[in-house]
Amino acid sequence: MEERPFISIVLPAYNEEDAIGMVLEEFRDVLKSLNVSYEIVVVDNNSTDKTAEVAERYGAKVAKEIKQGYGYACIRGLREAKGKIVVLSEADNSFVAKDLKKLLAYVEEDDVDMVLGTRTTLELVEKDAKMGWLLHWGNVFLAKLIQVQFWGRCRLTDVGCTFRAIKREALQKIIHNLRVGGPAFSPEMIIWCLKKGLRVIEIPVRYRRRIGESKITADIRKSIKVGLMMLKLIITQGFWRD
Ligand SMILES: Nc1nc2c(ncn2[C@@H]2O[C@H](COP(=O)(O)OP(=O)(O)OP(=O)(O)O)[C@@H](O)[C@H]2O)c(=O)[nH]1
Ligand SMILES: [Mg+2]
Repeated sequence: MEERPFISIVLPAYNEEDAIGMVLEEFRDVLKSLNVSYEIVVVDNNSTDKTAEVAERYGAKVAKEIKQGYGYACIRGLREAKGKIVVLSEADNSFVAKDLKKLLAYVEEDDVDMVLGTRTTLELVEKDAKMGWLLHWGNVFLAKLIQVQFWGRCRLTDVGCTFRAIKREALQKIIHNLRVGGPAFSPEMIIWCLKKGLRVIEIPVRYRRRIGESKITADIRKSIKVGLMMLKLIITQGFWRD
């Protein structure tokens, strides 16, 4: 039987031809320095540009997800991933690959089952990153709503940070419950981990300006819409409705 890689990096990507090569190179450098076996899975979500081509050229496995949406792309990637530790990140260069080491420090040591990045530590958010007051406080508010629902189980300050690492055994416990196709997938994954009794922590990660066009939170109107979708998800899926 084929041996599992130690780490799978999963990158949902929709028209990210300008950034994806750089992102893959950065991750590969960090993974090589860690001296572990790895795979990088790019989930191409009907891109009309050269995202898939560039990803393949840079040595990534490319999965094509037809159902359009950030959540569908992430779920597909989590299903494709074979690693003992599965890491989700973005294809837009907004996260810093070196931060992988921070995430791994907690999942490798068996401290927790899932480590989430948080983008609300101002000291680590670059000035031109897209984390204005609305996104910052909107995320803090929604994160606290989850924290209140699962009182005593977690301390959260962000619900939309794609950069996260989960252990394979933990992923197997939640993968069949994940079904949100849009951006609310991000809090859905957190909620399911908590519902299943898994240990979840958050750690500050760096956040920088994305390369290329924004797909989810392009303007205030879109950001508010995403926030409301997440609010609905959190209220209807929170533990008291289970
Ligand atoms: N919105 C969206 N993103 C997708 C889709 N499929 C894959 N993605 C990827 O999911 C990641 C998150 O989307 P982003 O556009 O970066 O959204 P965001 O991180 O909220 O906002 P910015 O980074 O500030 O633009 C990126 O890597 C996208 O390429 C899709 O169908 N819709
Ligand atoms: Mg992004």
